[in-house]
Amino acid sequence: VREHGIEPDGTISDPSAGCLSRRTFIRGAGTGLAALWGSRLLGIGAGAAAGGLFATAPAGAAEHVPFSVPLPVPPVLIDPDITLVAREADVQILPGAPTRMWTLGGSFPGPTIRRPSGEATRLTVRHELPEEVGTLTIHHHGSHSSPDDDGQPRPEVEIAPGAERAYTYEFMEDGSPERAAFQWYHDHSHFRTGRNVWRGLAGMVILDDAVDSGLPLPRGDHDIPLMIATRQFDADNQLTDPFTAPDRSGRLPHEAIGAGFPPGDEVVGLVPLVNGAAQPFMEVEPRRYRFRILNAANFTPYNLFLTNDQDLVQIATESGLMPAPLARSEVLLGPAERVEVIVDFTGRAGETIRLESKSTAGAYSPKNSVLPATTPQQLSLLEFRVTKPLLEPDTSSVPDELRALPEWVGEIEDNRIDRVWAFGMGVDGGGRPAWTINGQPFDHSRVDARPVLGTVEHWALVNTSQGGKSHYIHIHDVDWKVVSRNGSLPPPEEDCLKETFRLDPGDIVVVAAKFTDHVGPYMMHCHMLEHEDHGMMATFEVVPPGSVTPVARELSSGDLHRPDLRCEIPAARSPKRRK
Ligand SMILES: [Cu+2]
Repeated sequence: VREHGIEPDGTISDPSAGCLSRRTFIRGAGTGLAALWGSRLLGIGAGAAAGGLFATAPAGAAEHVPFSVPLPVPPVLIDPDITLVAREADVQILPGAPTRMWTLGGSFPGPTIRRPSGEATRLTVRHELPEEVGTLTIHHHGSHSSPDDDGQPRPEVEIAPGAERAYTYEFMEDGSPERAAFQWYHDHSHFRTGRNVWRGLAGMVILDDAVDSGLPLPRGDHDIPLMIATRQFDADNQLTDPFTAPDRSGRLPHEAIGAGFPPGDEVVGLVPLVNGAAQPFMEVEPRRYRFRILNAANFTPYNLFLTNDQDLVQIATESGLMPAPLARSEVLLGPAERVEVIVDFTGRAGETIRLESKSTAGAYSPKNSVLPATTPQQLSLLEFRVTKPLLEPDTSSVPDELRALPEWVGEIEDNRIDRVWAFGMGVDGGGRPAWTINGQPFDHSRVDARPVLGTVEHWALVNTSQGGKSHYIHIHDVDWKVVSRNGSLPPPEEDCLKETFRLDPGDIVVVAAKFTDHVGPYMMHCHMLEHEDHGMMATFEVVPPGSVTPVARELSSGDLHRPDLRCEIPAARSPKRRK
């Protein structure tokens, strides 16, 4: 699988060949542009081979000793009325000089917000970052919020420098408290999400409810959130700025900030951080722990496993508890995806066990990291040391049944597809390459679909970006049940509620949701942040029943053979039953 769009001869290939005419502007870009991108982009594969920044490790990374700093755990805010100030702060990330970051609350990650579901919570964000940062909008990722409280990239809800905005989260869904889940918050400014999250505007959220708390799962000090976020630093331990590469005519690509043109626009830092620390250690007791793991990297998927071959017992996705626990030897986690896992250290006193990422198709390749890799195929993220005494007997357990799916899942029809969304490449209004959904880059003034409040819809998500580009598609507003993956029933880790979906090249993933509570606009987008910033985002508007709405610009499965999409995608078919 070719990870990058730059060929060994310096020309830039088009992974979406067929969706875009490479001859018109891709071919002939020449080695000069490739070299420029190589020095600007922190890419895997060919980008790394181009040298530049990759040759030099940051000062802190050079002094870095693996597993020498304890795992930081962000402070937890539990009040119903929370204020986070967006401001610059010096954060100790690597040994030596601190890193100047844009933070929410002065730390990276920002404080963890932990609230009971069903209880209204107000988050006020005050923008005290420098004027040149521009407006902000803070998305509560995973919350079933009203459009105006969702933190969307719409001009009317943005926070100007010096101003503040209060977001209210009711944490209610279809008449009941929202299902408990591990969520997060991050900036969502259009064209600038990648840069703003890279600079530090992100934190975690834990939403509790009676069902989750009623289970005998590990809690308290044995319930730990882990944010994996990849970054790159210069020789002074400062974050690199791969977001301002000009195009070959010297202009900044697109309207504002980007790492380059699609398809070679991804930003892949070489230093993976866990809760803001590079390769930290954590002392644990010989008992069960619950780890809530978020991939907050701009672009990089991780393929997680434990070095003692112990399974990670998954109990939850982005959308909270699964129907039943699932023992997994590896967990592939893409940008914005979350898993919650139980790790049992019982009987392992004195052992050292590491959480690592191993290479797999589409996942992080540790050979490019500036951190020492365990093997050429594996990179340690976090070391567990079972050195703490057991403070009290471990009464936790993992029940065979965790949480039933919601009732509306019974309305899902295996053979039904209401809308088709094709994730591919095209051009923007200026004729420049852009990531597209159904052939069009994002335009906040355009509504691409109008589902009706109270109905269940079935959406087919199709990756038409041929040539090795995966996407991780996040849909705002509600939780989705995966109906099928490439015509088969979803694998067990997807046979549940989710809100971010891996789409490998050619994949057709059918998902279904019920639209409840809120009418108005919501976004759907790739959560590889450079893809989102460079067009791969659409707006759907939930409308009240009986609304007379204009005909939305939607595709049917027949449209997948349209000349302007030029992609050979088989028509979706009803899933085959697994044995
Ligand atoms: Cu993408």
